[in-house]
Amino acid sequence: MISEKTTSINKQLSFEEFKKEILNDYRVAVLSRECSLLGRREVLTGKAKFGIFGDGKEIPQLAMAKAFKKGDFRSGYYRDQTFMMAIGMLTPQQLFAGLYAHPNIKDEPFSAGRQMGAHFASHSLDENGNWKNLTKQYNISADMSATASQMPRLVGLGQASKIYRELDTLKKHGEKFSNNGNEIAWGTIGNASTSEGLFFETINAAGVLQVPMIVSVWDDEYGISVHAKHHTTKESISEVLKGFQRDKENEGIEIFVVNGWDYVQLIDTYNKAAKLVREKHIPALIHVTELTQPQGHSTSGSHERYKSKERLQWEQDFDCNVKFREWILEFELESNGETFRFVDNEDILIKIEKEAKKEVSKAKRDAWNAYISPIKEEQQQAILLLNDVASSSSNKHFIVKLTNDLQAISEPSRKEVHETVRQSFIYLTDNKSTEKTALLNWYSAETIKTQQMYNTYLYNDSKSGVTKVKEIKPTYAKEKQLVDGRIIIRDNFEAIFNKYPEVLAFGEDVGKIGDVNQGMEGLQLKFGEIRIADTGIREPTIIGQGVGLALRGLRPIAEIQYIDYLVYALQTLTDDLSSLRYRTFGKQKAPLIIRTRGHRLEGIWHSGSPMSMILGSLRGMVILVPRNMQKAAGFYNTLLKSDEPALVIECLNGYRLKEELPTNLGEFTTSIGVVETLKEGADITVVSYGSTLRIVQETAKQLLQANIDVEVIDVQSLLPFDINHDIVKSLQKTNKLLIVDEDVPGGASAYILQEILEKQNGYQYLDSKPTTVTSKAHRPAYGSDGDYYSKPNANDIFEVAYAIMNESNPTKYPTLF
Ligand SMILES: Cc1ncc(C[n+]2csc(CCOP(=O)(O)OP(=O)(O)O)c2C)c(N)n1
Ligand SMILES: [Mg+2]
Repeated sequence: MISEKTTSINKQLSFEEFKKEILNDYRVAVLSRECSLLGRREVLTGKAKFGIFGDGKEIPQLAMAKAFKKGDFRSGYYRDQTFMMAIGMLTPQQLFAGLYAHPNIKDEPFSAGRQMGAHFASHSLDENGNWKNLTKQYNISADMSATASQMPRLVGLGQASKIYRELDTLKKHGEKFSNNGNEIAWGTIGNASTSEGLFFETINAAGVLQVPMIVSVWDDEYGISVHAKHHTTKESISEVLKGFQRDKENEGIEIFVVNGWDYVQLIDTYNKAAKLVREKHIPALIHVTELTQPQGHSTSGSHERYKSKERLQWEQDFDCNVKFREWILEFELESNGETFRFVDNEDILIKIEKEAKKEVSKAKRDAWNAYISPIKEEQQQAILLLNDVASSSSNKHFIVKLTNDLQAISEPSRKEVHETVRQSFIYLTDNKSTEKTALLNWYSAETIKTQQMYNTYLYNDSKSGVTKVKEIKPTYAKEKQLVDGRIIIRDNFEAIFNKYPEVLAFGEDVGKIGDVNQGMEGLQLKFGEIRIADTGIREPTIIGQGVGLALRGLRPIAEIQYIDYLVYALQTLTDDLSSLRYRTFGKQKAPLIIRTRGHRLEGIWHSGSPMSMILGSLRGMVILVPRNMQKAAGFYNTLLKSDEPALVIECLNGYRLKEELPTNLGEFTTSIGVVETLKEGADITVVSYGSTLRIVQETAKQLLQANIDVEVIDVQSLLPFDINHDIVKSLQKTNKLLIVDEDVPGGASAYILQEILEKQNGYQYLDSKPTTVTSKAHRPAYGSDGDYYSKPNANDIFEVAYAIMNESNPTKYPTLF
């Protein structure tokens, strides 16, 4: 079994070094396999909740690891444990720590137990939240479970190399992020997941942009129980993608096909692909076929239920580890009359296998002990405190029973300890003892601890957080200069592009014409086609592109042309971008700014304000709703001084409205999380945002004529919301609340109500029912009449505000109708 490829690998290495490498690869492969086997048992015995492993995919991952260099990024899925072990970023103990969901970042370095096992991430940020030097480390963008969700950001991860290579102005900024753009973005995906639209969209975008990325498809012919014939046309993704294949005339994608059990071919293929992609900046796909699932898909079921006997037998015969072992045993190389072998017989391999078993078994034990010991300590502390408090309690018997039950659990969960303590408080309501105080104090400290374990890092809460950016007010020329709102946006962007070389903008129609409303008019000519770029119509990968670029230290502004199209990208936004900081325990960030426009749009597909969809799914992002372009420009300036992902929704009908042009463009900031009172008034507090505010302001004038003096408050920032609790201060004065919102009933208005009534305790000051004026529940009908009867209008607002006043003082405000 000697091939040319083997000798080509061998060329660089002496045979002894080669042999060492082969045997080490075998060691990693069996170590990883042992982890999968033992890991599954841990789930079946109940120590872990769910397990998904990389068995059957070991050998191609060894090959990928050899071609993966420092500075490169991987964006993959839950099968890549062998790859992670091969690059030295995963120990068996860490894999088990993930399985047990160990909530300590030191033990479980990928997510501190927040993600399921085998979901990996590297640390891009240091302890203070600052960028590390990413060129000096292997980079793993945080895995996700949703199939193909790792694909969109690959576009940006790859494109960043291109940008760093091509833009001289980024040399200084790029020092921590790129070595002349030599980095490859590596994707991994299962065969079945290639059926997702996200996959095809990513492949097409990568082909168009010609970004250095290599996607490996681990093809085991199945997606859980469903065979390839139900997933993929012709049952082969490489066949399907042939139209993307690059050739002499056209750029495209380089496609490789290789059997997943063929170590030699795999190494050759990965080396070839990496050289091509790294040097030439082209995308490639490696279709790795004939892989297996020795234990089936996950711990949730057995594959005997859906695979034929023949298939199961084939999987045993073609198990990549088995084939690798056979190859090692059979290998012979004749050179100068000498015969070289890796091994003379099985003994060395058996030794490696035995050692792997031992090592994994110990790693499992160590991981479990590290996980369970602190909880057992807490259990003992709780028992001591409960025993103490029981003796002073009239409900002693109940507490003793609780304590005994807790004591009887030999390997408790933290939840069981805390449940017991919390239940004991039910029996201690009349207890004033010092023992109870001791128990309470202990529990408060525990709450702080668990809060840090499970509820931190949704946002950047440090002093570099977005709400900490100092306000800089706009300044104006002596002679008032009124311009269309879009000019403020445009000129402010120009100042931004001058100020920050790492900022770039892209989206549909953003490049040549400078967006459909010309907020970037002429900027492509000034700053070039890389920094101000048109994209295809592909919202998920526009966002993915932004995520990937932001992960690599750039400051992208990705445009979604109209807010209604955000729904196309929602999966990437909600699963990836908004959860990124949280799910990596603050070790990664993607400060992507998304620019879009909406509100008061027309018709069913352009209703313009799906705010509850956004608020419900994008916690972890900043959501801004500026009422005019000066406010919007100020928000961009603020966002660039911090590092939070954000969505800025500009008012579509505001671009042509006249506003005063500030002189300190690119400098002035709009504070985030702070409301603005647009009109003071004593009778009713009206809270709104965006375009609807203009209607509210008009109506306020009419209401004044009817002797109703409303206070108008612009929310401006939905996430975070009114951090200074200014709205409740207004309620203290008016005692009445009306929320005007063009989202559906119970949409954003319900969110605003919860903030004011519950979080700010606004209910205390109300002397009439808090009321909302919203759109109808259906999408708005088309046309001006459709809008009038579907969305909140001035008459609605007037009548509702009047009715509130009528109810409180019918003499002063007699019934309208
Ligand atoms: C969007 C989405 N749909 C369904 C699932 C449930 N699911 C998890 S893995 C999987 C099969 C994936 O198969 P494949 O891509 O071939 O990867 P493999 O597990 O075989 O390596 C499915 C359907 C999911 N995680 N995400
Ligand atoms: Mg599969």
